[in-house]
Parts: sequence; structure tokens; C-alpha cells
Amino acid sequence: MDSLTGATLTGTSVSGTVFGNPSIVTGFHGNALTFDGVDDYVEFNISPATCLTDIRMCTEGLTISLWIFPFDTSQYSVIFTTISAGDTNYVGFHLLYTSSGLFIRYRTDSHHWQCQSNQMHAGKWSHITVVWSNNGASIIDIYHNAVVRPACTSVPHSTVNVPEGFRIGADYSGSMHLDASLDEMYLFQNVLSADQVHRLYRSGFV
Ligand SMILES: [Ca+2]
Ligand SMILES: [Ca+2]
Repeated sequence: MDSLTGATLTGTSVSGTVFGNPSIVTGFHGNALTFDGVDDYVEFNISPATCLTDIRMCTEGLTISLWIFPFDTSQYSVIFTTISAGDTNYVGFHLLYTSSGLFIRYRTDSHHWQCQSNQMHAGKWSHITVVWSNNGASIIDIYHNAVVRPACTSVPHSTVNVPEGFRIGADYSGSMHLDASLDEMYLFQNVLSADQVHRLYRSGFV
């Protein structure tokens, strides 16, 4: 997420198109992409029928990690999403924060999981990792600076709608714009252990 060529995010394994003119700034490690909280977001060119949008396809699990520097934490802010937050019939997931904390939500055909971490801090880099294990037990972990926050709940759920895609910085309804810089985002189509998450966190300091 360190450079742009026109409206294309470069240096990423999946191509992304930026909207609203997000800019490149000094990041946690090299450069970062900064979102203005008004109209900036990135849409990734990912097929809807893959693990990166539809967690039912993640046979080996899914781990997403990133560094974030929020400028403001008072509004609903989407870090990444595959769905519209207001649509309660989706399959997919999203990571967002409000003044009360950081939330990851996953929905499959059968359940809706939600995990909450502690409050985000404006004006400070934080490392966030979310882990989804689709092994039957459906383990979910959310790490904040490599410390796990195991406050997850699940409720039965039946689903109608499929994911919309994969987007950073805004909801699919066009709201909840992110007012933050993002850096060093990684998506792994497997389950990272606590030790691996800690090493990822420490690697940001070298
Ligand atoms: Ca803008
Ligand atoms: Ca960077």
C-alpha cells in the first residue's frame, strides 16, 4: 500500500483501484495510504467466489493483519469489508471501529460471529490481526498489538445474500468512511498462530 500509479494501488498482490483521491504518506514502514474520512476508499479486483470475500471458501482459514493510524475514532469507520453493514442477510465479514471499540463480524450460512477489541487510539499506530478458522469449531481471534482479545459471541443465523467484493475504507452502502492511514496489510489464506502474529507485529519495527 506504498504507492499509486494513477488510480491503481501498486506493490500489492491483488490489484486495487482507489476512489476519492486517497494519498500516499509516510507510514509505519515506508509509505502508507491515507484515507480522508469523506470519500476515499479502495476496491479490490477479487472474484466474489473466493476466500478473500466469502469465508465459506476459506478451507484453511483466513488471517488479515495491518497497521492503522486513526485520525478520528468518534465515527463508524470501516477498515475493510466484503458486505453492506446494514444488510443483515449477507455472507461475509467486516472490520470496523467506533468510539466504543474495534469490531470484527463474520457471517456464514449458519452463524453470525462478532468479536470486540478495546478502543482504538487516534494519533497512534496500532497493529490489528483478525483470524478466522473454518474448521468446524470456527475459532475467531482478534489481536491488538499482538495481544489477543477473546471477546467473541456467536448467534444462529440464516443467510440470503452473497458478498459484494473486497473494499478498504468504506462500507458498500457508501458510508462509514475511514479517517486513518493504513499500512502493511497482509491477507493469509490460513490460520496464523499467536506466535506468528507476534512475529508479524515485531517485524514492523525492524
Ligand atoms: Ca477524498
Ligand atoms: Ca508501508
